[in-house]
Amino acid sequence: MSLTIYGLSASRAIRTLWAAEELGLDYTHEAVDFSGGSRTPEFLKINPNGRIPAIDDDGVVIWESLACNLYLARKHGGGLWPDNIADEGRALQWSFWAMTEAETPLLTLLLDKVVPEGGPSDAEVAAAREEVVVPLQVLNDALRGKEYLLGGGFTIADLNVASVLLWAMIAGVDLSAFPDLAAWLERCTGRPALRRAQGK
Ligand SMILES: N[C@@H](CCC(=O)N[C@@H](CS)C(=O)NCC(=O)O)C(=O)O
Repeated sequence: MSLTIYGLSASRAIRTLWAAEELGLDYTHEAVDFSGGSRTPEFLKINPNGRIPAIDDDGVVIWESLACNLYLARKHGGGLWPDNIADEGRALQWSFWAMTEAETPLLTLLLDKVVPEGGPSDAEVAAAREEVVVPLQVLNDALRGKEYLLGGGFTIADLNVASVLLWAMIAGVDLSAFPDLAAWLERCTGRPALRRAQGK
């Protein structure tokens, strides 16, 4: 049995490294980078999109960070995978939501913070600030009166959404208008498994 996770931790691969650490998996980490490493002929055989992360689990190759996470959580269960079909549906919903509704404006705000020159324009940043309010409000409302998204303990739904929302923290987005979200994000990102993944 062997699992390889491709992608350095300072990339979207942090999402999958976090999932693997939560699940307590044994894995090999190939720290493929995003400035050339993901476009080598060798890596393109793993992910023809030329992007990290990707995983190879005994020959089962999966790419797309949150799909890798859903696969690993579904396979290894533990507390991360929901214990009923309704919550499985909700975990899929929140994962797709994070990618389609929240990720794009958060990426613009992240790049504005971490790319000193040649990052997004002022107009793009202003648009992203406006655009991000709706998903932040939706998430905050969903978390009102709850510790975690599915109502029980921490699951893959929380991990997937929080791993995208991490960018709001790094970008220094003011979350004071979204107190339930902010408290949940602190809870999720305070987990030791994320610390271990960040050290990879
Ligand atoms: N939707 C994909 C996006 C992956 C992605 O864009 N990864 C970046 C690093 S964070 C990358 O590999 N960029 C290299 C490139 O595009 O050449 C996922 O979530 O896995």
